[in-house]
Amino acid sequence: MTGILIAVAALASPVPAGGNANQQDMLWDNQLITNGVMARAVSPPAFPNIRVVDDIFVSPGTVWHIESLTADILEDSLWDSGGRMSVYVWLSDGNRPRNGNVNMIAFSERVVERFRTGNSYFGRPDFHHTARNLDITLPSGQFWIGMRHPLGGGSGTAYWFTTNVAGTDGEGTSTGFFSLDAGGTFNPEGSGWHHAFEVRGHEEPTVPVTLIQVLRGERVSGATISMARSDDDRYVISARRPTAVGLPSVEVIVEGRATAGDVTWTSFTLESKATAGPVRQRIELWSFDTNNWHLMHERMAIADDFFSFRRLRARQNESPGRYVSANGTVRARLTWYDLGVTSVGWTVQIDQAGWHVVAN
Ligand SMILES: [Ca+2]
Ligand SMILES: [Ca+2]
Ligand SMILES: [Ca+2]
Repeated sequence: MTGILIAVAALASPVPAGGNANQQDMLWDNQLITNGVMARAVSPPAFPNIRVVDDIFVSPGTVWHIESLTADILEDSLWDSGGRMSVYVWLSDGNRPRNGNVNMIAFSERVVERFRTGNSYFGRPDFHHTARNLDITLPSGQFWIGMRHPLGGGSGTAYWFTTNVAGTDGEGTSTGFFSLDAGGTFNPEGSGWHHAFEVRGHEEPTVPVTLIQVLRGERVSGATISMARSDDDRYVISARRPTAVGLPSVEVIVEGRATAGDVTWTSFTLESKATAGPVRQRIELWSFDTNNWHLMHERMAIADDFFSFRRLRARQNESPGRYVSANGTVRARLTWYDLGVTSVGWTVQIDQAGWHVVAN
């Protein structure tokens, strides 16, 4: 028993779309108004390990800054929300969420705002649950977003309703997936399981790579346009044995041109893989203040595309402006270090790279 609520008919009148005094732009409309027919359990105490996700697409050439998610939720009568709602985002793997908790690339937990729609289904009250100030940033591509109440108490659970048409954005996309082991393995929910939710925030243009210099390694295929979007068209570099211990096997410098000004934040995204391991991947940004490289992000590369992301904000005293020159130039150094690869002829493959600069 997976805690699925299924009914044969929806008798309720349309739900008023209230409770959303929100100044953000609509980023993804998956239809918040439920049909009242199917809903899946999402929360403790009855279902602590379930995870439910539906897909969203961030357009090429843009970055989303997600501020809020609202979902249509049915509450068991003795269930207690615990006051909190978490929103999580999983990587995609060929039109399905990629199995494994390590593939949850964004997470945010906030106060849950519960707005009663006035409807009830299955003898239970229907709500819109919203979490605000999520502060989740996503580069272009397909992702899987979900929600739960991590501190849910009392007894029973909350259920995330579905909708008939999946809204203006969800229509034609995949149906939802669910996991019973906290994201270890996802299963398709099946026909009609489009969840009732909307995502709000801001969409910003990215700054594409316009110049590539391969300093170590050798370009095999691809061009600057290959790095512009998450489309599996990749810039491929074959590794070369370094001439000295401690030097990278692949070193690439990329540049772009942002809007100059008083920079309030900047971020850099890399979607890449290395075909062999162990290989350590490093991202550095050039500081035009101090004229040297600053380490932004470091991780072990894997054989599947993975997003590496770092952002810097003025309001957190991270000096984002020092990484943008007076004329708007931005520069990053990407390096891959062989930590004992036994196979020969391994490559680094970059599907997407770019900046996101916000300036006043
Ligand atoms: Ca969908
Ligand atoms: Ca990809
Ligand atoms: Ca690409």
